[in-house]
Amino acid sequence: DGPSLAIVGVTGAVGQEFLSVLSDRDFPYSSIRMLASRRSAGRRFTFEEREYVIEELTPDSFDGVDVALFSAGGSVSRELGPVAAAKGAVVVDNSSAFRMVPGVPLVIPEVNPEAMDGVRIGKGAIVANPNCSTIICLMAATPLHRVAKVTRMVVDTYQAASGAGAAAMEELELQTREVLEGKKPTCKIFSQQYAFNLFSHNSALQSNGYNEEEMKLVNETRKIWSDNDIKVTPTCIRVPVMRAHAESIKLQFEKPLDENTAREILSNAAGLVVIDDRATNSFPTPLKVSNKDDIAVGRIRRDLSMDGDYGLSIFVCGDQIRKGAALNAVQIAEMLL
Ligand code: 11C
Repeated sequence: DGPSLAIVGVTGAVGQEFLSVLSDRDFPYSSIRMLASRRSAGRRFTFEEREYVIEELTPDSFDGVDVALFSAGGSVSRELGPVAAAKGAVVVDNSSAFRMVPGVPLVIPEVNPEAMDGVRIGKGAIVANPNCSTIICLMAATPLHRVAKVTRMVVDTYQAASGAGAAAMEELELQTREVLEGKKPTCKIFSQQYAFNLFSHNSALQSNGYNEEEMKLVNETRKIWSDNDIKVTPTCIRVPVMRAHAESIKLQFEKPLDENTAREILSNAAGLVVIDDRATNSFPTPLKVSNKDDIAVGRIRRDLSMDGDYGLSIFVCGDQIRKGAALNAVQIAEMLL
């Protein structure tokens, strides 16, 4: 027995992953409402040996729901997140709709569990799941931040198709076939060829020359670390990889931290695995972390552009759909149990 759940956007890539993660982690629940748009309503499927019918998402969908996991885009969250919370559900929202709203916890359980203080089942609330790039970055940076205090961070991302949804993953596969067959690639999700290419992240550019994805890394880090002075400068790139993001991160510290100590700290951190074997050139890759829970970190080395031990360079990979989205949300829900 456990809380009654609702999955909003159950047919999407993250929605499906919510179910896998709930099952893998034996999350206790008394019932699950499988919710999606009218287009998918009525479809039947089996989950954990029970048959479910997908229901059309409406404001009435949340009666009696304790915890609602949302991943159906920002506009659905904006419209129905507050409705669900008003009916007493704890909404764990995977969209960017509420992340920066003051008072809405923005949570990575390994990083800032204290943000969940006061959130409990039976008392409606909205909790925001950070952007995948932020989760993957801060999973690796926070254990070092706790010891040596990061003052500046340069983050360069290599982001997978999954971040743009299941249709983008299909587009990558289709384009790869088309290019290999000498055909013109079909461009629907992205405006340019994706297979055998890479390009600046597809989110909207702001007047400062940074795109929305980049500004999420800046603003969400400040909120999660409760530090408005932390300096973050990102460059976000979409690469033709299916479902795991990679990030090259340069950290500048207030206190010295040498690479061996950093490697030890990262080896002992929850949710991280160190892959850092220089002898065999073995480091994190998107494929090594795909369908895995842990974030991988490697290439742990002194930043040569800085004096002494005040800077480190690391390379991080994490499954975008899992820890970058569904797993983190389910871990937030577990904190309510
Ligand atoms: C990407 N991070 O990889 C994006 C997708 O704010 O939740 C998720 C956007 C968000 O393209």
